[in-house]
Amino acid sequence: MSEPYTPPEVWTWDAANGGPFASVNRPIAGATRETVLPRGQHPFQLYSMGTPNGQKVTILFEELLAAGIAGAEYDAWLIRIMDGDQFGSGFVSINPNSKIPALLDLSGPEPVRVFESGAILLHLAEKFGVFLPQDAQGRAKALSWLFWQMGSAPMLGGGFGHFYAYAPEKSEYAINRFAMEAKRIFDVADRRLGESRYLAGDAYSIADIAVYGWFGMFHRGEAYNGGARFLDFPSYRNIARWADEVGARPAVQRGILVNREGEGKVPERHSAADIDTVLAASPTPAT
Ligand SMILES: N[C@@H](CCC(=O)N[C@@H](CS)C(=O)NCC(=O)O)C(=O)O
Repeated sequence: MSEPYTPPEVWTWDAANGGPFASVNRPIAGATRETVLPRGQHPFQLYSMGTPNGQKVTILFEELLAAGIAGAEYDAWLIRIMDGDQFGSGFVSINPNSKIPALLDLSGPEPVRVFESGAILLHLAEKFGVFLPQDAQGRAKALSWLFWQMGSAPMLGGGFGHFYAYAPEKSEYAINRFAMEAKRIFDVADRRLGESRYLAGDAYSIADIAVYGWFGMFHRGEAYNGGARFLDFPSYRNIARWADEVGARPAVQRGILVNREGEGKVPERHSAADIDTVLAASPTPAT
């Protein structure tokens, strides 16, 4: 157990703070080295990793393609955040915040750079006119739940996940604080999904895609070394009903494989065949 901490008057950067992200995290923005990002043939170039925030975008691309929108073809390049790829100048020129996902949209007359997963989902949904209700009521609901997710995610990941699974010491105070908030967030969604098939109403939307990126990880038991059990995630029955339904969509099963390394995963996607080949080799859908 370390000594109780008394903050100094002015904080200074201790690069070796012991956490698994110590080599990656920095208190300053900007590029650390010159890099040129690769470019493929498709109208959309995605630079990402298959974390919950990254999966949101690959799920949407797969949904667009499944809906027959051929103009949504994409190249998905792997950005290894533990190796610091997000600090290369090429990546920073798309996302000054140095976090995946980042999108280069080459489908129009001028390249369009988009960062923040919620902004990317909205950009694509508006561009193709799908997965976002057109009526004012439905649109307001979808955007409300989308931005609710964007605000909630740091509580689940940077808050709960970090202190429960990654911090060098288990802090009861921090774990209690973020477990409380995570469970409150789950209860908000559980109540909504008790009254509505999808978050924005009767139709599946980018709000469901954004939330599934995170809740899907808990539902599949992949979150933070036992985090789902610790938070009694299966007890949220309406979320479970919804997550079963969303997780059964073929596009979701495809999207969650992309920009991930390891057996049954798809580190880079440049055509449908990259995912087809992996799915054909695995008898049950990989998660
Ligand atoms: N609000 C951002 C958060 C993105 C984010 O936190 N990305 C993480 C991976 S899930 C990342 O790139 N981390 C690298 C780092 O912090 O250096 C979004 O939704 O796009």
